[in-house]
Amino acid sequence: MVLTTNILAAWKFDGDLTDETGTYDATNSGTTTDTSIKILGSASRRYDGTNDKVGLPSTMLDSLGTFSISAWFYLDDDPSGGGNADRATIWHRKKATSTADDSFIWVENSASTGNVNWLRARLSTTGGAAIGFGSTTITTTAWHHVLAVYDGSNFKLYLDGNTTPEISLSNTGNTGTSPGFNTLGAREDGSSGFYSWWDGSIDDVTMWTDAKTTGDVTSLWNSGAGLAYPFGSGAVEINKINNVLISDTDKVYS
Ligand SMILES: [Ca+2]
Ligand SMILES: [Ca+2]
Repeated sequence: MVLTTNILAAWKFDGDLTDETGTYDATNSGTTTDTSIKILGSASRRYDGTNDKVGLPSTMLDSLGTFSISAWFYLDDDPSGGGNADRATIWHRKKATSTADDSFIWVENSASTGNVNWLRARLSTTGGAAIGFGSTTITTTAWHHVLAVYDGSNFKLYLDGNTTPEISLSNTGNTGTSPGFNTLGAREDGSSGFYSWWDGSIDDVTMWTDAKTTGDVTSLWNSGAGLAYPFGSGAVEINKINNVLISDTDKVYS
């Protein structure tokens, strides 16, 4: 697979919440544009850790047998406070109204389970649900990258360019239908409202309808510098010099 194919949506968060494909613009709820803490482009989305979130179109991930999600994330502080406050949500989607049917990617800092800022993920499909922890401590005040890939039999999360999955879960089936919750930066359980807020920034989130590869992990990480949508910047444009278009009349051969 290549990154330029099967793009479902791409949010660059360079000052707004528009989807670069023009289909799935996100909805802001409290987040702000941060032009200083960013990984790609001119800005990221900033979350206050209290009540900020970004709403994604609820049905956009429905009934997919494969998909991939790429996101850059930056935590200001360790999630703390006990219970759901020990979890900082990057992405959350609910397959049905039951709390048992949610899917998520979050950072969990739970003393009770001995975890210190580990990635945790859950995927609920028509075939069932699976959940698991990573084992790498997510440092604060630094940018990290996750690529989550569901290939129809496994949900694998790759952290910071490592081609060995940080988390690997066994799932089958498709993503089913969502009753209305698909969110960046908070979790919704269907009865208690939103919680497990993100505290920091999230930047350049992209979703695909296919399963990306370990080669794509390396490309997106790009030695920590990242690769921005439309992911073609590494390609040589043979009709440009220093990004200035040249015409036939510009040719100089000596
Ligand atoms: Ca950006
Ligand atoms: Ca707020």
